[in-house]
Amino acid sequence: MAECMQEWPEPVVRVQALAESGLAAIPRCYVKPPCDRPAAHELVAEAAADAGDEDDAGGGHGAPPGDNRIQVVDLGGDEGGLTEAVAAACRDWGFFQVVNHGVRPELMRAAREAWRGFFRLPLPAKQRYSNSPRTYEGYGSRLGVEKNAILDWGDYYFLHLSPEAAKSPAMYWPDNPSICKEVSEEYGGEVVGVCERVMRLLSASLGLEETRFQEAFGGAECGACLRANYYPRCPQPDLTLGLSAHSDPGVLTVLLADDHVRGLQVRRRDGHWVTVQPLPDAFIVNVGDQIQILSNSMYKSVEHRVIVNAEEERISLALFYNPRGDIPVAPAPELVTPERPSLYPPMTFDEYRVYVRKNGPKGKAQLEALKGQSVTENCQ
Ligand SMILES: O=C(O)CCC(=O)C(=O)O
Repeated sequence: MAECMQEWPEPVVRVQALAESGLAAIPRCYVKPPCDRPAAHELVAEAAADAGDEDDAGGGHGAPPGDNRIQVVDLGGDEGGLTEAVAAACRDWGFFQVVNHGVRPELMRAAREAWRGFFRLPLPAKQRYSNSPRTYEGYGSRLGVEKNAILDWGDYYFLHLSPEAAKSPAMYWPDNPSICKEVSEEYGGEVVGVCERVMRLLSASLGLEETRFQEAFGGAECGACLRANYYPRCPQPDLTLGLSAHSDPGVLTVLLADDHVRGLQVRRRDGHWVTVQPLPDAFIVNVGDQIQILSNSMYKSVEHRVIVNAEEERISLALFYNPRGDIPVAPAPELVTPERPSLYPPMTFDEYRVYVRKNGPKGKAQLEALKGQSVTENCQ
């Protein structure tokens, strides 16, 4: 990995520590340019939702009229209908919620609460696990190593779960709460099963063999990483974001959102941001950049971001399902035609991830920059 990735460019400040210091105004390095700030009506609607006023705050509230809710896919449904449901959700939004996914609600809650327990520890107990931009594993407070970057209002914990060979070594796992490792491993294994199921449906929906996508991404060697995101209360939520707009670099992301505080926003096709209302015990699934590449843009990864609020902290668990790092991923030849030529050069996920790790969340800039370029050009 590039030299510039050895250390963070500035001393790391924990957002949680800032929030708990009781400051009334956020430091300048968290203030987003006006075009990136949440619109006032989004924050008003959030407050209504958190106060339980669902009429004011239904999914997609605040956005101008149009399709306001991401689809719900019932994985317990019949296979034929399911393939079409997933295809429609990917065509329309690139984001959907899944219910009847087979992961026990108690396991989901246990995983979320274990990580909430970690973030509630005193600062020194967490600092032992401070991460570096070399691998990102551990406790972090920024994404990207750009000097003087405008930062996000959130802390996180990042780990590799699988395959076994890539799993984060013991030193990166917090020993308090003691359940963190065991519950994350069990949770990760179950959620990977959901990813494999969705992959079969996605493949079939494009007229390919069910196993085609999975094989292209490395079969049983696909990777899974977990990021526990923690967004502390923020005294000026109108000026910042918990996580800047980005698309996910990998194959699929399965998000377990907070059970009572909303914050995830998805960019609708007309450019408006729509706040997602998570269903109880559902996962929120989104297509990542690697699906866009392999499907030759039949399915597109979608920008999303997180808004914060002044009243409550929020936690989410994102499981990133990624290709094996050293396999070149390119549009599937079956999806390339004279009318639809190949849009992307082959690139391994290890190469692709360097950009993301260097630059942090940057909308869809990485994928757009790839179009029509050679790999060598892009990695320089
Ligand atoms: O916290 C959320 O709702 C979304 C998190 C997310 O987008 C991510 O971790 O990439």
